[in-house]
Amino acid sequence: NFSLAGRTYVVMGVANKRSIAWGIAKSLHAAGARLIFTYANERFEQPVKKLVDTLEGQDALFYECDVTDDQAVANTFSEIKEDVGTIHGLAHCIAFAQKEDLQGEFVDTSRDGFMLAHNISSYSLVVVSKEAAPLMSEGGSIITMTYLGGERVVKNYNVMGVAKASLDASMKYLANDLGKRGVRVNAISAGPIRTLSAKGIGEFSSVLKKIEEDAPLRRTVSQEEVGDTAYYLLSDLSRGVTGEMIHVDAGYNILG
Ligand code: 0WD
Repeated sequence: NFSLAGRTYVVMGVANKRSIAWGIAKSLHAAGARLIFTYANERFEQPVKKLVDTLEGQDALFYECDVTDDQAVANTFSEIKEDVGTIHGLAHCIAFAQKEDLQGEFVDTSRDGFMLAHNISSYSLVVVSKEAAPLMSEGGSIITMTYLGGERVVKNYNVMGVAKASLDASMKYLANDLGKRGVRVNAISAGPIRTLSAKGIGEFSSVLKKIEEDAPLRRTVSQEEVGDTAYYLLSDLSRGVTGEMIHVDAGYNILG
């Protein structure tokens, strides 16, 4: 039975209707899951609540959670534990780098810019997994969002590529640690999608055009397509899969 009825999932990183996290939320909702949303600060509270109002019959919960603050992450999951008890999975869809570090040459990255990108985009998965795993008392599944720029050099992706390489390795170490508790950890490597975060990346439109010309499917991918792979990874359909990265990128990564 691959319905998610009776299951509860935490979705971190919905900024607006273009967010990949929102594509994931829609897929989980369609499968019958109960959803918990976290957002970085109160600025996003009303927009996220308004979006979630469009999910018919969804009895969602909302928490503020700045992932750069250990205490805030611990508080969020202790509140979630009080309010719902058990959770069955979590989608980590959070990243950030300074705009100046997403153009020009990687060699010019400042120490502060490097640490900021790694703090928000990579370490956050570690601390979130540490706090969320104890709530997965019936076993669970954690997913994170990565990009090809962590596996090879992609123009302008720079410090975020290095942070994604760190995120990918963290995903595998976490999978190894949490497996004995019945918690799986996987990553989705999405092709480029026009979102708020993508706006910060230099020459993003030309990246999309290249995918449309060269990817095996000759098109880009949508938030909904990423959402359906997230549903697979967060459900028992993928119960034998952990420490894995799945590319949802119209096949672009296979090209030399
Ligand atoms: O082409 C793309 N858009 C791709 C994105 C291709 C492949 C991967 N990804 C990844 C991103 O690197 C990121 O990890 O997908 C993930 C989601 O990115 P997105 O959907 O492209 O971007 P966006 O809609 O801007 O969401 C990023 C979230 C925002 O969510 P909230 O709910 O906070 O508004 O990351 C959040 C940002 O605010 N964020 C933080 N959340 C908590 N604490 C923090 C923070 N300190 N900083 C940023």
